[in-house]
Amino acid sequence: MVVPTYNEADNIEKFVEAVLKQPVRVDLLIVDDNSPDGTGRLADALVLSPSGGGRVHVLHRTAKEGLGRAYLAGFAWAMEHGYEAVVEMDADFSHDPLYLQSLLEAAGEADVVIGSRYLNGISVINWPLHRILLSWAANRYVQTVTRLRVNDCTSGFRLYHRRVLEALDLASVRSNGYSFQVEMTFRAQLAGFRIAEVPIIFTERRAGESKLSKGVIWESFVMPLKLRWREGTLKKRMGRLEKT
Ligand SMILES: Nc1nc2c(ncn2[C@@H]2O[C@H](COP(=O)(O)OP(=O)(O)O)[C@@H](O)[C@H]2O)c(=O)[nH]1
Ligand SMILES: [Mg+2]
Repeated sequence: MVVPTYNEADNIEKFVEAVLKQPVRVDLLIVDDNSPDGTGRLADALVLSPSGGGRVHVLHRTAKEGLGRAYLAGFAWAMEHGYEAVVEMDADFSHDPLYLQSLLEAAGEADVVIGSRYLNGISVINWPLHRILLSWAANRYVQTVTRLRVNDCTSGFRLYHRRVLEALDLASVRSNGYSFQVEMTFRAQLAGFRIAEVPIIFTERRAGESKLSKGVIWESFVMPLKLRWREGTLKKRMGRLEKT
């Protein structure tokens, strides 16, 4: 399991404990971008702690370079170390480790398994309405533009078989943030891999702050929708301009 972290000092220890106690056996790789809050040091301590049982590893990176870069570094590490499948998961308890079981079960019949918030309606807890709408709309937008046959294209809780990571030419993946997940899904679909979704209930992070919710990435999702929404108004305005 590759777990990217940036300022997750309030979550990381409990998170690792929760993963290690699951009935499914996974090894963890924490990919920390030199978090100023000391997450990297806490992760190092987990590697050495007896409860870690040799299953916790840490990759330290020098600076915050975004989610996509952290994942790619983690995937490379996992492949080097011979793992057959890689799970992505956030360190903030938005993804319940209980779902690891269903992710792995679905992996028998699929190449990529996505923990989806949008399979049975919308399964998100403790998000303000605008954030739910934004995420849902971003997904519909992505589906329309890319023709992805996936309900939750931006989910960061997923599993890739090794064969997928080997086939997707990861060196050329440039996107970071949410679009990293979209690009990976898109490439996997283009390459003909079987993509399955299992329902998850996503919960807003327990502690700390989101690093991804603001800025350019959201805007790149929202702007096309805004334009579409304003299409009629824009047309009218242009119509008026034409007349005058
Ligand atoms: N290594 C690394 N991890 C990151 C970076 N940005 C976010 N993360 C981690 O990626 C996961 C998802 O980010 P988060 O801020 O929770 O995004 P949100 O769930 O969309 O609000 C968390 O475990 C973060 O600590 C980054 O630049 N580098
Ligand atoms: Mg989060």
